[in-house]
Amino acid sequence: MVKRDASDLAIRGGRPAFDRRLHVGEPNIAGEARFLERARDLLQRRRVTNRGPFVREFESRIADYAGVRHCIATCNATIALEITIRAAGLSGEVILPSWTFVATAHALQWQEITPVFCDVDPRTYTIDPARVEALITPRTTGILGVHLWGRACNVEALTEIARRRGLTLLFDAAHAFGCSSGGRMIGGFGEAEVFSFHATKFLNSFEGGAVVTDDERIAKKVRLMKNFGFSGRDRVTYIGTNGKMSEIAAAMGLTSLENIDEFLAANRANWRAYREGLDGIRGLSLIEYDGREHSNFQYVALEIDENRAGIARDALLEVLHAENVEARRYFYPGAHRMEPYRSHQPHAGLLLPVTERIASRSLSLPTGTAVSPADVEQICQIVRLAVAGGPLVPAMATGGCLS
Ligand code: T4K
Repeated sequence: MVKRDASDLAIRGGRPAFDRRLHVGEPNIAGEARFLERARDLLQRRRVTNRGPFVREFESRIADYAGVRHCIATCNATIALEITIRAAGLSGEVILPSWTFVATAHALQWQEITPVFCDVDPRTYTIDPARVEALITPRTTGILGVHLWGRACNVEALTEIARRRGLTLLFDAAHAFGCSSGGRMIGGFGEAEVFSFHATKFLNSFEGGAVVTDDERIAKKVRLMKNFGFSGRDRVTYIGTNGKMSEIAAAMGLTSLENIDEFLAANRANWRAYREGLDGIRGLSLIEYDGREHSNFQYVALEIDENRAGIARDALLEVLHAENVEARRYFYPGAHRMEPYRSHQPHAGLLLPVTERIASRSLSLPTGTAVSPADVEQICQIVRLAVAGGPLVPAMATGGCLS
């Protein structure tokens, strides 16, 4: 097979396919008038933070949506993870996948807990339960599963291992608001789960997160810890931090929640358009979503087998960038290859062959309400031509449209 690189394919002299840059993670925004009305309300009542009415309403709506008893809104998911890990009493070592955003590992390391990286299942890219047990040592106190890209990890198997080995089970559900596992909504699994409502997420509150749990004890601790440990006006019961969500963030979160069906429809339509547009291209495999589960279709992840596609992931990335498609290499190179983990555990990669392979092959493509199925069709044509080594230049030079 002839190897090609981006220099053969990138557009020279012609206009890029898109006049504007298409990003992975452009926020889903809707209900502008309603948001501005809420913004006016909060200014008028001069209640801008510290569990005001919007935050309380947001917590109650999120708890309902996820089918859990407790929801504690936070300023972001990273702080929410840190607080939850502390509230659940984790220490020593905690097992998690390396194939995640580095915040998952940082939330442990920040509290001087050693993240022990586990390889992922090659089919789902989520933590491989079959490999978890070999990593358990006398210092292990918990497992931190990650629901990746709008798909749940293997909750059932992890729950069984945690129960049998007496470990605490938490989930990073940053990508999984609105998703289910075994027909049950993400939120109530393990001791607690954490959502992200960052701007780039399916449902956004600008910055934001939430701890959701059915465990009264954890909920109580998290609530105190995210407010400096205050349990009364002049009474502090735990070491705490400032993890509070602001009223303006909750106003955005509530508005986003009212428009969630629109976000879901856009993501689903885009994913279907990708599936159709990339169908049959050799060496590419697109993330699949299980039709029996709820999903937010939040990430469109692609795996590129260079030997079959004839183009390497990074070369394809360059082609897409040249066409104004800001695809991303989430989560290259894997948390274990980032500092401080890379220095602390220089040989971790030896136990992570699947993660290492995916890290060199995975690409995330733009979706969300800022991207239309027609945009997707055009992105797919770029990919198709790049893989086939087709004549990109003339098409671009005649007005930026591939068809
Ligand atoms: N666990 C997991 C599994 C996570 O993925 C994350 C976060 C967390 C935990 C922690 O959650 P938070 O503490 O953030 O709540 C972005 C996000 O900042 C991060 O929230 C997210 N995961 C991660 C996957 O993506 P970057 O460094 O890639 O962000 P950045 O600034 O490059 O933005 C991504 C793209 O989004 C840009 O190309 C442009 C677009 N964008 C972004 C923002 C903020 C916009 O169009 N508008 C915007 O306002 O991390």
